[in-house]
Amino acid sequence: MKLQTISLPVLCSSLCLAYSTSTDFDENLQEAWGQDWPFSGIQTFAHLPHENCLVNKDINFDIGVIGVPFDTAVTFWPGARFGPQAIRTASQRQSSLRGFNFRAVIKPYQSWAKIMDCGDVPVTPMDNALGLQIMDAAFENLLDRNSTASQSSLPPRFATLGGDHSIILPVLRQLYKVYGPISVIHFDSHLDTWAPFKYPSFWHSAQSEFTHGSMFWMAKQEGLLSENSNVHAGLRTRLSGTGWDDYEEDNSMGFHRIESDEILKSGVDAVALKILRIVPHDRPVYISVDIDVLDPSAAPGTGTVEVGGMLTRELIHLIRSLEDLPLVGADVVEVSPAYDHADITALAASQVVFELITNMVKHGPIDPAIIHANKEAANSVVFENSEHQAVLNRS
Ligand SMILES: [Mn+2]
Repeated sequence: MKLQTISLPVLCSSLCLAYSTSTDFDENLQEAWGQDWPFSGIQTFAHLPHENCLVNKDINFDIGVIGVPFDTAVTFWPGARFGPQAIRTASQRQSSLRGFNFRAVIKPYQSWAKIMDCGDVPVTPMDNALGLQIMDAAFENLLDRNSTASQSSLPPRFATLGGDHSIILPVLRQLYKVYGPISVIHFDSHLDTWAPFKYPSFWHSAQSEFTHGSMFWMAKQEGLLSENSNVHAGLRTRLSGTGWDDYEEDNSMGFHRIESDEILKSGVDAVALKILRIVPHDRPVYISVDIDVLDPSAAPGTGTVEVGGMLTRELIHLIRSLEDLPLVGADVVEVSPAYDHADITALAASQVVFELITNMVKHGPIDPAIIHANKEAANSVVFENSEHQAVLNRS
C-alpha cells in the first residue's frame, strides 16, 4: 500500500501531537503542561511564579508583587482586605505569553527582571497595633535580601496590593531605611494628610491616629517623606472646616496638589509635565494609587467613593508619562470588590499594577548613586527627631 512507503518521521512531523505517546509527553513536561490559559491555573498575579517570600529569605528576585489584605483602619466602608485576591483574579488575562505593553514598547514579564508573586502578608484583622507591627516586620523581611540583577546589594522592589491606604506607612518606614526620604506621587481623591484630631470624635488614643486618612501625616511626623517634592493628583474631596485649613496643613507636609478639575482643564500631558517638574529625577520615587482616584463609573468598588474623577485610560497615560522616574516601590490600594457588581475596579487595579511594574522594568535597576545623593541631602536637613538621623546614618 502507498501509505506504507511513507516513513514514520514524515508522518510524525505533521501529526506528532495527535499521535504522541505518553513517553513523548514525559520528555516534554514543561512544553506539554507548563502553560496556562487565562482561565486555568492557580491564581497568582499575572500567572507569575509564586513563592511565599516571607518564609524563605534565600529567594532572590527583582520585582515582587505582595498583597497586604488589611482594612481595619478605614473610616467608612470596609472590605479592602479582599483587594489582593480580587486583583489577582482580575489579572489572569495578563501573562508572559501575552504581556507586550504596546504603550511602553516592552514585555515586562519577559525582560531582564525576575518578577515573582510573593503572596500575602498574614496581617491580623483583630488589633491594629499588632497589625502595624506585623506589616513593619513583613516589609523589613522583604527588603532584607538582594535583588537578582543588582550589582550593589540593593533589595528587590515591590508592587503592593492593598488593603486600605494605611498600609503605605509600614512600607515607607522600611523603604526609608534603604533609600532615605521618599518623594511620593499620590493618586487619590483625598489628601490623606489629615491630622488624627481632625476626625469628629471626642475619643482618641495613640492607636486611633493610624488610619487610612492620616498615614501621610504620620509619615511626615516620622520624617519619611521628601521635604517638598511630593504630589497629590486627582483631588476632589470636600474639605473640613470653613476654609483652606486642610490645604494649609497639607502644605506643611511637603505636598503639591493637583485637583481632578485641573486634569480635566489642562489635560493629562500638562499634568504629567507638572508632576515631572515637581519630582526630582535623581531621587527615590514611590507611586501610590488609591483606586478611588478614578471616577466611580470606572471604579465603584472602593470604600470612600467620590464622584467626578478621571478615567482609567487617563490614569494609565499619566503613569506611562512617569516612566523615567526611579521608582523604588508602588502600590494600588482601597480595592473593595464587594461594592462592585462587575469586577471593573479590580480589573482597573490589575492594569495599573501592570503599568507600574512596566515602569520599574523599563527604567532598569536603581542606580545606587541616587540613594547616596538622597541620603547626603537628607543628612543636611536637621531633623527634629534624632532617631531618624540615626537610622539614616546606620543604613
Ligand atoms: Mn487614600
